[in-house]
Amino acid sequence: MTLQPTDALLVIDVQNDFCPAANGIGDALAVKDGDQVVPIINALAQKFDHVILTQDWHPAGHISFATTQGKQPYEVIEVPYGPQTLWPEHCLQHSEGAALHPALETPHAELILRKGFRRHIDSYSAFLENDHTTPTGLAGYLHERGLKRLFLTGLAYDFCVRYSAIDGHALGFETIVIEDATRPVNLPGSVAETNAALAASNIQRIPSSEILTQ
Ligand code: VGL
Ligand code: ZN
Repeated sequence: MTLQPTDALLVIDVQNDFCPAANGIGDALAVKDGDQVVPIINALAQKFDHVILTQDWHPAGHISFATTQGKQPYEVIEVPYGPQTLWPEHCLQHSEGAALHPALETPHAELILRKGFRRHIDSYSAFLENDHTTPTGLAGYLHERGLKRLFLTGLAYDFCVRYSAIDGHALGFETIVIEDATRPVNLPGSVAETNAALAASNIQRIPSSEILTQ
């Protein structure tokens, strides 16, 4: 696949808390083999002129934390904007768990977009918060920068990558998921649902080799 100057690599939430613990840091919300995306993303990043990172960035007492709700992780509750899955506390603002994975090598990344920083709304998507209405500003940034085609990587495939891909596509960007550069949380049915949702929006899933062998 030939890359264009108007392409961007979008690296979703490659943060310690989504990766297996190293030196006691991370693993709050374990994504199996989450850190295995890092070398693939590092190689991909060298092929892109434009790299954008996102960072899940929650305040204490965030609506998505099971502890806030006095419930167990992975239960789904109703909140004013609809159903919300509850998670272990993760990616607390300014914690080491919220830091980008230390082996991530994207020195030329142009933007680190933080999301999920409002206590009363979660944000899986890099474009719209979980009320599906509140914009993060990313679409405006991409439009203003003339970036048109997005290659998505990162964590987790079945949550933040999924919703970023669906919203990016709906907002008019050509959106492609680099499948081996992602890993899922893997709640019951979540990967099959994600595959179906991406297919229904005609969002292509490609292996990193399609770019790395160029
Ligand atoms: C994510 C659950 C909660 C993700 C973030 O990055 O996929 N998942 N917060
Ligand atoms: Zn989160």
